[in-house]
Amino acid sequence: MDNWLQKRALLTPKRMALSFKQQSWNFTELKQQVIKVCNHLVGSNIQKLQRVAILGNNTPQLYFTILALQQLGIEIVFINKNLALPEIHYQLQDAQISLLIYADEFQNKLQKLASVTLISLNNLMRAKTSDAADFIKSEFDLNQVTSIMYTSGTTGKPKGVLQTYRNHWSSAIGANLNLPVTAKDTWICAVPLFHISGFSIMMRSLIYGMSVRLYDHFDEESINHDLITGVGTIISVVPYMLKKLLSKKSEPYSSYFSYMLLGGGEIDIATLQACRDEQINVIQSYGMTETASQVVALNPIDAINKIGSVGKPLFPVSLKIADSIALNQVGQVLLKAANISPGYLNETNHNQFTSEGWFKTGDLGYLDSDGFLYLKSRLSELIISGGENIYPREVENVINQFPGIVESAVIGKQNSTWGSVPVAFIVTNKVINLQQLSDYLTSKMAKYKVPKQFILIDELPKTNNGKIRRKLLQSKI
Ligand code: S0N
Ligand code: AMP
Ligand code: MG
Ligand code: MG
Repeated sequence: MDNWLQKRALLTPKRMALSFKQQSWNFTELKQQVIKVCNHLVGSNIQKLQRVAILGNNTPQLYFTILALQQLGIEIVFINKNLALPEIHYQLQDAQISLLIYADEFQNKLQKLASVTLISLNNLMRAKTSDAADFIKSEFDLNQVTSIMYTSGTTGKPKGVLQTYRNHWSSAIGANLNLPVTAKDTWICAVPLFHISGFSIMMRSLIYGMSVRLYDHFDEESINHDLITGVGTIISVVPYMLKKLLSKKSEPYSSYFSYMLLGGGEIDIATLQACRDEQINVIQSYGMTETASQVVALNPIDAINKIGSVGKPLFPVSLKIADSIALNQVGQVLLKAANISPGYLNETNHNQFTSEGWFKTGDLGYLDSDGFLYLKSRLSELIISGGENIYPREVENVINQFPGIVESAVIGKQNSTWGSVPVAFIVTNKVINLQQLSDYLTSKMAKYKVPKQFILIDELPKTNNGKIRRKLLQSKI
């Protein structure tokens, strides 16, 4: 397929591509900015690398740099900006990264990172340039990997999800067959570009010719203002963001407002009802990093009679419930679609991808008689806080290294702001300073993963074969 950015700039050169605060760029200008970065990348010989990692807030410079790496056919490894240094180190090693491009404000955090070359965005743009024209891909090979995002598994070890051009293409087309985006639409991107929720907006922008309004942090007042004045017409949100926007909304959204794409975690019915009362069009959706964003969506026409459902599979997506012989029977959600990742980095034995080509999501749900999907729970103990995933095993492994800890169990506690937050049950063999434990964990992991509460317990309740009885612990909080 033709290079998406080049093709877009050819087709709609004057159309607005990106805006940030008071600045904006049309597709011609966007291409120029991206080529400029390409010239610096080539000037630094970076075009030779297969893979480069990137870390930063959602700024235009980060946006240009991501696209520049893509122009040169370099795989982009996205690093979550909230991670602690040891976690970043692990992902860089796992992805065999030799170069990390970072936004300057992360300088302090990265200071102690040896083993890879670091270049800040500002320094990159000061580095010498060389004409990148010969290195820019005229075509995108749909089978090629363009992005890699880490997600943790049940083992507690993060895995790099490979995302190909085909994955992004298929995802964008499926979404647009369901809810077509017009040339008048502007998609607000306040979700991080390092998650598929954000990066998929960039890819849709190139494919649809749609404008993106970028936010470098979640600012509910400004975003509401954009939705009220019609500056933005679509926005991707996680439940935390939806609730914040709703609580601060002072005026009706403009008649140009189209919808909020809601995903990334469970939402409570009361919030959906409040949106309905306020006439805010919310599209409930279900998707994962492994599926290059939404695969199931609930359209406005069904929003009320099917409240609580995440909707029906998009046109290019096949969905079934494993081993289910009857409707309404809960089982694992299985998917087949061109937007599903070919697998995890460094894993030849993809045990999440079955031989029949159905991807095992790890999510449990059922289909009703009209084909609507209802999610019930998960096979894993995943905790989702404000749209960020926390795998108990990952946190427990670190807690257990602290002197005096015999064992621990981390479970999710309902929280009205974040959806769910981690709390830890700990068994100790000496007196422990909980503040020191918390500080230790903060040095080892993203802050949102650090348990909000520690509960001392004599021993962890276990089944006969040694599994922690998490349901029983759940009843104790
Ligand atoms: C919600 C966000 C923006 C954080 O909010 P905020 O207010 O900006 O926080 P900060 O100022 O950064 O920090 C303030 C304090 O809060 C703590 N904190 C920050 N984040 C969290 C968190 N998640 N949980 C708990 N605490 C948190 C900070 O540590 C700080 O603490 P103190 O004051 O003590 O220092 C941020 O969390 C965020 O951006 N969340 C969203 C992430 C996201 O996009 N997740 C989705 C991932 N899944 C997917 O991408 C697949 C689904 C999908 O594709 C999709 C999803 C949604 C919408 C559309 C789609 C789609 O299909 O396209
Ligand atoms: P991630 O690993 O960040 O891609 O998160 C994907 C996981 O988030 C899915 O496997 C689900 O468990 C969960 N998820 C995504 N969308 C929803 C939703 N609408 N309702 C409940 N859980 C969701
Ligand atoms: Mg995941
Ligand atoms: Mg903030």
